[in-house]
Amino acid sequence: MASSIKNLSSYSQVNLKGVSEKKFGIVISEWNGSVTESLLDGALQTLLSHGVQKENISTVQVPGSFELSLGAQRMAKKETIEAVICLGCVIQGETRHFEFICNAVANGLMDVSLKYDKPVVFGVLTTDTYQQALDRAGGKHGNKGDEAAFTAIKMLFSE
Ligand code: DLZ
Repeated sequence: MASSIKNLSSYSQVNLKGVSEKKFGIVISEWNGSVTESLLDGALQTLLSHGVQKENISTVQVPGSFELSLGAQRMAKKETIEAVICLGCVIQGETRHFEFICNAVANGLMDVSLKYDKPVVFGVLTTDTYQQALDRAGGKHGNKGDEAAFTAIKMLFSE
């Protein structure tokens, strides 16, 4: 479960020749902003450290995770964007919003990815508590934004 065991960014080495020309879109949800900002920091750091150029990263905000799919679609349909990284954080509450939002965004992002034949990465934390989210946004379980960014890179270089 812990990032140290299953961290996607520690998987096999990938030949990243040409990564500096690749163009990425990031869609970030404003809801639970302190968590999603940390995910964004992780994603940016990972893209840059793997050779992606700052000017090749476009970032847009959406109000909540439910809106990530539309944000991703707007990005994916641009010819210039080659992969989209979606960052959000949905925390279980007293009502059933959690399951509706999580299911909707997971299905929505998959649809966009298949429709545009581009990597659209699900970097959405779906946790029971705020602490669990913090633990996965630069805390004791690593940073899932980092993993989401590396997933996008891997998908671009595994065609
Ligand atoms: C409404 C709502 C609730 C209750 N909880 C979350 C959450 O934990 N994480 C999140 O990203 N967004 C949440 N939202 C907002 C919805 O995603 C969406 O923005 C609104 O329902 C408007 O469509």
